[in-house]
Amino acid sequence: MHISKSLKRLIYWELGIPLTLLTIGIYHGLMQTIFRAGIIHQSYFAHLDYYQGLTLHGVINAIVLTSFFAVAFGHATIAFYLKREPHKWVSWLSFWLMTVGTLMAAWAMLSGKASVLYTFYPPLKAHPLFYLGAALLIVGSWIPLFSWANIYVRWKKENPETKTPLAVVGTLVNFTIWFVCTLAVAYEVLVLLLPWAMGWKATINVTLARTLFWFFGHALVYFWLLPAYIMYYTILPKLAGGKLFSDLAGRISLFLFLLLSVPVGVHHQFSDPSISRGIKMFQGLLTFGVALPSFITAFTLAASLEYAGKKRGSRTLLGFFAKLPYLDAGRYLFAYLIGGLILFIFGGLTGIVNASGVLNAVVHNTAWMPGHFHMTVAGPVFLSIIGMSLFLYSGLSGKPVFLPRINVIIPYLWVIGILIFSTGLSWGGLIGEPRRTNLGMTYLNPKNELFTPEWVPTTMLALCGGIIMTFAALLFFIVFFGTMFSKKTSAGVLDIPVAEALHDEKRIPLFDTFKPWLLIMGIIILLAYVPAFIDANKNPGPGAPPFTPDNPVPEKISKAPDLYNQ
Ligand code: HEM
Ligand SMILES: [Cu+2]
Repeated sequence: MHISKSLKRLIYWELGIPLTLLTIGIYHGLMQTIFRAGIIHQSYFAHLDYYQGLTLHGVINAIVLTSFFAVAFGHATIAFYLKREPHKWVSWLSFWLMTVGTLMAAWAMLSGKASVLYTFYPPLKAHPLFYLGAALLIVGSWIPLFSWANIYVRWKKENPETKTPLAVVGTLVNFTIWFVCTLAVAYEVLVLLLPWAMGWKATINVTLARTLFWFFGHALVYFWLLPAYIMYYTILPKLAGGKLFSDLAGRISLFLFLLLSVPVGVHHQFSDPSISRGIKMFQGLLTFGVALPSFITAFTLAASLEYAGKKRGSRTLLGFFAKLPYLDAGRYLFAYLIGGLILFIFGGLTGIVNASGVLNAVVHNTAWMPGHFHMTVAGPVFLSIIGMSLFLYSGLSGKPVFLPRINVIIPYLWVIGILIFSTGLSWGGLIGEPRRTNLGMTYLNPKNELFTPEWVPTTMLALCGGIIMTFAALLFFIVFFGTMFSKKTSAGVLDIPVAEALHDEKRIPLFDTFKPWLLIMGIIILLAYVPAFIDANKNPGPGAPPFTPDNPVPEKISKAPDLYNQ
């Protein structure tokens, strides 16, 4: 379909800005593996400190890229399926808020005034513009929800008996989760962090800040993941040459995500002493509940791929795997999506380890964690984002993909890279290698008394994987920006592959409405989080003064020593 120039331009910018910044994000990923393998024994390289780089890496890759993409993909999905464009003024307002916010935070990070990692836990303290920038980026990213919801309500009035397209349900579910969870982080930033960073308040309740952060932070991972899920359900079966096995299964799993994405954040705080065991247990159990929609998805997708493989001539039980279009350059999006799915199997399994309270104690804060989440956020999330960005851009601009044969092998290179990289980190984690640590300065420096030779092979493995990933990313940049600078060969249109359903169950009203689900979502969140917030307020611990990462002594201790020495 044809879309307005304004919407096209908006989508170009929302894909182009984060992919340009991603070059910085990837550079720091590689540098981290180099520092950690002990190739560099300093705290910085090229004037950039390890923690400054790690902050840039986490914020750009996991927050900026994912938020911009989710908005661009949401605009495309709503316009494509409901045949109405989002409100122009609202969409551009959202774009400018996100862009200004990103620039503010980028300035703070690049000037070394915000090396607080993407979780910005107090007592680490950043420049106020970092917090303000993050808040603007987040608020900007949910503004389009209101325009989409309006389009949806009008569409529903005109088509009361038609099932809402699955991709639209997914987009609305995702941004509802996002809207709800970001309220907590907005509160954390505006009420706790900013006044403290401005020097108006001397200390901060660390437990409360962390609890508010993870109310947001776990839902954030589903906000990353749901665009990929939408692609898996509504696009992948078509690309494979088949159909979606069950449309209803997709709806059930999306609504389960709506219920369970937020009230599980305390599973990131199993080691926080201020929160009582009962709440940890409850949220731990709910976390296993999230495995349910993931299994529904895994089985539905496997059945869809099996159907496609059989249609393509497979006759044996598992022969369908061999019949899929892995290297079809004309269907490169299949390669990006299937690559992500392969990684997600390992990401999901390691996630079940993390969610189990006792096992979590073994892997907590070790390299196991980045080993796990690069197989989720840098797996299906990242591959579907970059694949779809290229697909949308090339389609909308009418420019053919640059180097199509290379393009189709990029995701497989990335998969090989991550598997090696994550094996190194996970193995290292199991033998105690810490995360968020510049190992090259101490543990991986033979001249240092803390030198730990057991971690030489693990960090070397991570380095090898990191080099392959960086090479794959470099090829992607060449393909994406090469496409951008090539000549237009056809009129650009918005076209998204649509998978038909094999079992297109008749419309069940419960799975075509949001109200009851929103109500249950509210109830579960209250049950899970009211006691957690009460605990966080009851047991705040000693109020924490501001620290910066390069100094173990609180910032203002010389000015007001009595305040902190009680
Ligand atoms: C060349 C590719 C990449 C390499 C070599 C790489 C490497 C690393 C390493 C070694 C760490 C752990 C550092 C530490 O804990 O001390 C890390 C952390 C992280 N990475 Fe990556 N990464 C890459 C790509 C990505 C991508 C594509 C994403 C997301 C889309 C991502 C998201 C993250 C996040 C969220 C963290 C956690 C940061 C923190 O602990 O604050 N990475 N990365
Ligand atoms: Cu989580």
